[in-house]
Amino acid sequence: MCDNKFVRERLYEDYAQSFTVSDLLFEVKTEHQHLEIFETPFLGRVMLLDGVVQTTEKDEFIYHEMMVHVPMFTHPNPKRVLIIGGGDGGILREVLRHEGVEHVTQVEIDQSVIDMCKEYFPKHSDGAYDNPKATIVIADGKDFMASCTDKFDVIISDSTDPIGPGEVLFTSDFYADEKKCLNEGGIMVAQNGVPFMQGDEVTNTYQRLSKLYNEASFYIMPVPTYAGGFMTLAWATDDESLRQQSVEQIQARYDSAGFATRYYNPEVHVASYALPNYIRVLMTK
Ligand code: AG3
Repeated sequence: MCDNKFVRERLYEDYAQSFTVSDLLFEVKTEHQHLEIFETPFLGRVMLLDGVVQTTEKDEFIYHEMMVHVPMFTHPNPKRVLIIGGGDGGILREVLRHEGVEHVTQVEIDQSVIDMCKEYFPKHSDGAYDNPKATIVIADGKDFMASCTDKFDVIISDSTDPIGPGEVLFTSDFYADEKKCLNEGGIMVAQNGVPFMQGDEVTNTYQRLSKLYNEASFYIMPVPTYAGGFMTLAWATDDESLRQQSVEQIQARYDSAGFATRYYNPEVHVASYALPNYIRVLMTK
């Protein structure tokens, strides 16, 4: 929604964030969703899908680093990675910084999101789509998962909110199909909303994942343009010892990876497992 030079995000009925824009760079109604890309003075370029902020140049690093490096430095040796969604390429970029990764499959429903983000957000993918380790599949994540016979060490679901095309990626059926494609000791993480605003998502996901995995939980990060405080990332694995690793163990892997990060570090990693009580109480069976 664009009035004067303000764009207002309309995700919630009673609360909204808005920001000034200098230009509407691109807009299209794709087969799946309404895609808009704005130039803004404060946030850099901003992409909205169906009126909801998906990514901004200014704060994407927090989300992409935390979505990727928490599972990737927790797993002792992740070689095969699956990304569901993530068309802007930020997740793929961060995954490929891990040199031990042999192969990444990314399943995105909307080719236009990939094409437009390559053009308008080149630093998000930063060449990752040309990396020979990456295979991009244009398909509905749900259909892909239901027929997938491959196995992965880490699965990252970088979806929209559970409204519209993203909804199926939060269902018990989808989670069960996903589990079948995880190697032993594998980890799945997923974007799970802002619990101060979208508390039901924590309860629903917790109930669905705890039926499938020995450990279903969350970790948190604050992303300024996902307004409302912490965002929760769903976390599920059968290996409960993974989350018990010390900062030193994680630090050793981070040091040997040898790349720099702007939000993520091993202390933040371990601290992100600590859940405030208003989130804990949402985790009911
Ligand atoms: N996908 C997650 C956007 C969620 C926005 N929801 C919200 N503000 N509650 C982002 C895609 C980034 N690669």
